This record gives sequence, structure tokens and C-alpha cells, in this order.
Amino acid sequence: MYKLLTHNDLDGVGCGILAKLAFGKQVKVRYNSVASLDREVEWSLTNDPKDTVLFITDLSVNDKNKERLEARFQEGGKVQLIDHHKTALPFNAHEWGHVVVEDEEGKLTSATSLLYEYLINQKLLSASDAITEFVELVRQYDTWEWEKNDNQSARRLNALFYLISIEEFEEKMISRLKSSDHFHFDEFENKILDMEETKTERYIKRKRRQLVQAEVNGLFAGVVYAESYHSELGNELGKEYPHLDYIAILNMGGKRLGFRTIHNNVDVSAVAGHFGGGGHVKASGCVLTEEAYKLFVTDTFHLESLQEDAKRNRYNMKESPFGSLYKNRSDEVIVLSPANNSTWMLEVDDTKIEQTFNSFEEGEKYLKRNYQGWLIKDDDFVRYLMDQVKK
Ligand SMILES: [Mn+2]
Repeated sequence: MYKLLTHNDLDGVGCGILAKLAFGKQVKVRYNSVASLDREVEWSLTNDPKDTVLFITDLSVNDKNKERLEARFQEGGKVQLIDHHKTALPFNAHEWGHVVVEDEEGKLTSATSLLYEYLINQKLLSASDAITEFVELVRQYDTWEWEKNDNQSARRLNALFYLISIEEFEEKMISRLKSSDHFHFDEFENKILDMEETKTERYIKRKRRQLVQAEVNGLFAGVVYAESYHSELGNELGKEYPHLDYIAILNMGGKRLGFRTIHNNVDVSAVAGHFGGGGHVKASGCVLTEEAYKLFVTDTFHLESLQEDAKRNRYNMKESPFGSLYKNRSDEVIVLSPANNSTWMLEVDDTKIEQTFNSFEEGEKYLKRNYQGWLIKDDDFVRYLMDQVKK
């Protein structure tokens, strides 16, 4: 008998699918949250027959279970932990631990890609194009490589995963991987994925108009309330407002706070760590503690939302040699223009500020952080110019 305890996200379920392809009815798969895994491991070690081959993938166990697993292994039991998270690297000290973050070619791994490789090496599963393609989509999604590669199939695979139940997803994928030459979505799946995309786009558009800006512990945060689509939101809002260090997403129902950044020089796992949470460099979270509640909810509730830059201008353009015109909620007019060949300057209501900037981006960042201005529409720009002429 085989048993697989794995994560309940796409990468974890990818492992479940591979295990079922390899072992069929001989394997029992249990999907777990980070919090529930240790209970399951303990249960399995206590109640499952001693000759059960136990796989743990995409998650790692606490110290107590680590000792129990080591003891089981020493007794001749079959235990195998396969993971790709940096924090799990110490498990490589055990013979039953196999943790790889990056393969020999420098490619980031996922639990599904590591288990696939393992099963093939052990001759427990034979490789096929369809399975290889599926595994690669899961890997690209889990490592966020899909973003860089604009791999829409990887993104859609994850979206589908959350649209249907785990059981349904498993069943669909297993029969498809068994019978198809190549991985594909069927007509029905493509339809619901398209519908979901339209819905997500509308949701994000609405959220873009609700973002407020706050300086918290020396970093600039964009704060928004949202119960779902956190990754997409963090990404879209981060790109729309690159002057912000990170996006803080408040999930009031869940009493949680998520952090996302698009910047390489910002580590949101440290931001979350300050509030007792954790996670990855670019995506993290914490419980909404009293301190976090004060900083992100109480202190920002009265703020007005940021306005987006005009996007369809033909005259009032960014980096214009004649200057780009911004305005803010206090009706200040801010002009960002070249001071000379290499520097940019800011004028606020016709008064030049002392500081100069080495690039347009730097000037705009300062403008947006300190004055919260947005690039005004052509119509308003023309009106402004006419008023100036009249003066
Ligand atoms: Mn994973």
C-alpha cells in the first residue's frame, strides 16, 4: 500500500495525480493545508500498516514528526519526503529527504516536477508527452515562471483548479493524461475559463479605484480590501503603481493581511515577519494583529483613493520635453520636466522644488510618493494651457 500526503494547492495536487497514475488504486492520497499536515503524518504513522510506503510532498513536517519518520526509516520502513522549498533543505540530512530548489541547469523546481523525475527514475511511471507537458505547466505556475514567459496555459490550469473541486480536477486530469498525446483543455473548460477571466478583470478594475497609499515603517504601501484574486491583484496594482514598495491586501473576513511586491529590492516576507507572519520574498501574509490593524486599517480608513494616470493621452505624455502635467486631490498642479540634458525637476503650483532627479521615473516616484499626483487627461491639460495663456 502507498500513501501520499501532499499540499492542497495545484503543485500538491499535481503530485497526487502523478501518484495515482503510477500506483492506481494502490495509493491513498490526502490533501493538506500547511497547518493540517503534521496531524495527518502522525495519524498515518500511528494507524496505517507499518509496511505502507509513505510519501510526503510539497510540505515539510515539524521536529516531532521528523523524529518519528526517522525512527520509522531506521526500523526499515519506507518513507520519502520530496519538496522544493528552501526552508525544507535541512531534510536532505536524512536519507528519506529529497529537497531540491533548483536543478542542475538552474531551473526552479516544483514538488510535481521532482516527484515526476523520482517516479521515472524508480521505474514506477513511464514518461509521456502529455504528462511532461502537464508537469511543466504546474512547475511554471508554482515558480511564477509563467509570468516571465507569459505562459497563459499555466495560469489557466491554476484557474481551472480553483473553479472545480479537487476530486473533479484529479479525475479529469488523470483520464486526460492517460489517453491524450498532448495536454489540452476541453471546450467546456475553455468556456468557463474565459468567463472567469472577464469576471476577474472587472473585479480588478474596481479594486484599482479603491487603493489608498500609506507610508508604513519606512516603506510605501498600497492598501486595498479584497477577499479573492490576491496574486492577480498584487501583480496588477503593483504594475499600475510602481512607486509603491508593495501592495497590502486586507481580508477582513479571514482577519488576514497579504503582501505582494513586483520589486526585486523589496522583501515582503520581512514585512510580514514584522507582524508575526511570513512567506516568500514577493508574496507573504500575516494575521491581522492589533498593530497591523491600526497601521493598515485605522490609520488609512479616512484616506482618499489614488487616481490612475490618464492612459489615452496624445499631448500630455510622460517624459515629454515640455513637461508632464499632474494634479492631486488638493488641486495642486505638478509639472515634471527636464531641467537640463541629464536631470529632471518638479514644480508644484509654479514653485520649483529644490531636489532634482536623475531620471523621469525617479522624479515621478517622488511626485507620487509626496504629492499623490496623477497624469491629467488631455482635455484638462488643454484647459490648463489656455488658462495659462489668459494669465
Ligand atoms: Mn510547491
